[in-house]
Amino acid sequence: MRFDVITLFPEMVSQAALIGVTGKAIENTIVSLNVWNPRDYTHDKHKTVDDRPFGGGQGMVMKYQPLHDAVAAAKFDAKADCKVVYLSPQGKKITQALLQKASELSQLILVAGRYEGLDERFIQRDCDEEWSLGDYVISGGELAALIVIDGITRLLPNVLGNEQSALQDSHSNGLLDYPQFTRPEIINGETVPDVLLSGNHAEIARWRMKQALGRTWQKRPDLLNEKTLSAEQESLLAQFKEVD
Ligand code: 9D3
Repeated sequence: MRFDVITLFPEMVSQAALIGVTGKAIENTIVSLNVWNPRDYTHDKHKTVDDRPFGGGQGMVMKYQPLHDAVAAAKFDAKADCKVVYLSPQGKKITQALLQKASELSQLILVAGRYEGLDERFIQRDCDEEWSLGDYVISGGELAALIVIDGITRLLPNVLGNEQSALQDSHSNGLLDYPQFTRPEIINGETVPDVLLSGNHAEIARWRMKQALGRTWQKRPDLLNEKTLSAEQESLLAQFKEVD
């Protein structure tokens, strides 16, 4: 899969993407990442990418032409059919389902904004979708682009060592993760649940499902409303509510 990011801070995106799972995927050519700086598509002496908002008010707005030409360059370079997504506080909230669907694309162009936003005509004419991280404010789209790239990359075939890992993720099954423990067996008198030391794999799987259901019920009951539980899951959740 090919990612292209339109950004005034290209090294912020390209450098961060070299770390961890995304870095490995780039190394193994499962993913390619190209960055495009609108500043490189300006024609004036001062390389102007922003200007004052018509109507007045706080801050600056990113100009249409440098953004348009940067996206055009990314599209021309790839020559593939692709989707252009503007990362913005006005966008549709990113979910695991949205990332899953996007992971089937062969190219995704991500537009990271700065300042107060982009000229509305660029959003209308040049972008296909608008995505948001959620209802809080950050100062630009670069971290959002990295989140999207990371979230999609780990869904691609042959990226995670354990092929099952992405499937086992919390949020792909609609539940929170079960608790995890590693050595030592006792920390300040706190032990590890006996069942995890039992070697009984069926019993361990049942305990983990019960914990995942119970924690989701305690911490994120909204997630359970979206989900239909099997008879076994209903029974495990009932046990959790009784005891834990
Ligand atoms: C909503 C705040 N705006 C009102 C004056 C100003 C403003 C602040 C920060 C406009 C744009 C930004 C930059 N934000 C992003 O680029 C961004 C973002 C976000 O702030 N919240 C959630 N998701 C995203 S994705 C990109």
